Amino acid sequence: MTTADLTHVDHLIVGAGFGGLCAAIKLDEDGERDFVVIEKGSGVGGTWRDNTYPGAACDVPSQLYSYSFALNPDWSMSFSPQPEIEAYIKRVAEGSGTLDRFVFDTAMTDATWDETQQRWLVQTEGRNGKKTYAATTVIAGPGALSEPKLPEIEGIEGFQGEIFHSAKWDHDVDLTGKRVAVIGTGASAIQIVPEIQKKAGRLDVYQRTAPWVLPRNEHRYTKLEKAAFRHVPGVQRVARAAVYWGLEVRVLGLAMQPKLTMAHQLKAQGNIRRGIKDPELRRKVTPDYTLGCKRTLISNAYYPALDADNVDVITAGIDRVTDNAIVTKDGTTREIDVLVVATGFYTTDLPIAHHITGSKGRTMAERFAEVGMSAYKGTTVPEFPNLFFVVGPNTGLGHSSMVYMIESQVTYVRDAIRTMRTNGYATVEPTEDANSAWNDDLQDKMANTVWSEGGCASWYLDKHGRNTTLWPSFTFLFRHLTSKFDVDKYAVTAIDQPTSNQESVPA
Ligand code: N01
Repeated sequence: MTTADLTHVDHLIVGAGFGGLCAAIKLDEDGERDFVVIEKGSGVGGTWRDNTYPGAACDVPSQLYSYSFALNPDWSMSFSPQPEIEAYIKRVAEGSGTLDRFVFDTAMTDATWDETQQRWLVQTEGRNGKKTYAATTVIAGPGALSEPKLPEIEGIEGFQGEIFHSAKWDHDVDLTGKRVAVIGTGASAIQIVPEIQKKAGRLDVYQRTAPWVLPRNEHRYTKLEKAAFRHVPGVQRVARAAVYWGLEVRVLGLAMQPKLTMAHQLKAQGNIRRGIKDPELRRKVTPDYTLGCKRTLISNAYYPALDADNVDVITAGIDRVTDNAIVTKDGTTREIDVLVVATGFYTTDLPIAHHITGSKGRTMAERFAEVGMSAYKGTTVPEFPNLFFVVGPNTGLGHSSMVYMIESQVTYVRDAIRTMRTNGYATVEPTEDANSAWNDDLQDKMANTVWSEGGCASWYLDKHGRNTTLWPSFTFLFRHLTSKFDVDKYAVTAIDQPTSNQESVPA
């Protein structure tokens, strides 16, 4: 490849969800205007663009589910429906003046570190064919829940009816009067089930593990409240702060003393009793692990839907799928017309890692296979200079808003770029020591959390039982730790300095 074939940019951002968009807006604010955002979908919004299933809504309160620099006084409800969130992200993007640098319908297919030129060579493929970018930094915001995971069930590929994943809803399929099955009872399924129950002739819900479901504190904002949010200085910030601290205290139960989740568990048991009359069904849907071990869900509609006459909750375990039915391990065959697969996403293997090759010539996935999925401060990875994750390993939350974590990480990335500019660094790369110390400490903290001790299997844990997805502490602590780029934890090279002279900057 000749230099003429390359498009040079300072920064290449992958993904136009909450993370990528935040990075674009903040880099632009810093005068770092030479960037491009590569997005495989046809617009901004990430998971909120893709998940359009009936009932899709946020289970984090609306007041906290927006950027701190773009509050939205117009949320209609205490928990926003998906269309409102997607519209909000679009509005913020349009108002930001950065959309001219977004390339939609285009995927990043490969990113390889070019050691001699100290830059990333990034291949993209999409709307405008294939292209290669040379970028000083890559900011990866691919989303933790963007690659739908299909279950490995014998015969499922031979099913002849309609079949789709919750994140790829087929709106052309009319469910009215149909025999529908939903596999899964996670966050997506419990929002879908009440909507399908209203329409379907029969609905079979295949539950492998019962979730804990708390009541949803629903509230429609009045005109007066919206006017106060919009016009009275500070009102919305106070409402936001109240929500933030209300959620933050949950960390005490989740990450420090699982017994403290008992009060919530009693509330969830009350939710079962209120929603379901049938004692046998109540027993079936009552989890046998500590609340919080899997993501705690919220709904007022899920249990009443399960209790409806046209719904069956099936716990026998799926043996196989035939061309028109699901057969359970007890030998029962249930014929269906439509199969909804609400079985979640690839979370512990970060699909983008297969497409990124670092300074040692191996992919990030190969590194993770050896040392486990891990990053320094959830953001940077040894062997991968000048590459920053937004929503990386161990930055997920079981209790609060990811937008808060995203803003924290973007602050860190901005300061890294500022540090590189100020000091004339060509590369920054976290040292193995810094990375190990960070992750050892993190895993020590995991030991006493409900995610480790709660007695469940969850997608938070990798195949070795290591929690590589969640942040095991208060979010304000993460914000503090990412408020400044700690260059002393990095190996750096100066511009024009031979790469073999990599050295650590003294603290
Ligand atoms: O996926 P999940 P999801 N046979 O992985 C079951 C976010 N989210 O799409 O528990 C049978 O939670 C699996 O069973 P088990 C949120 O972070 C946010 O629902 O593994 N069943 C489980 O019941 C959430 O956590 C919002 O035993 C199988 C289900 O499928 C994340 O997305 C809204 C199976 C998968 O649940 C993912 O939620 C919606 C098999 N082979 C989602 N394989 C907000 O409001 C899997 N299952 C912010």
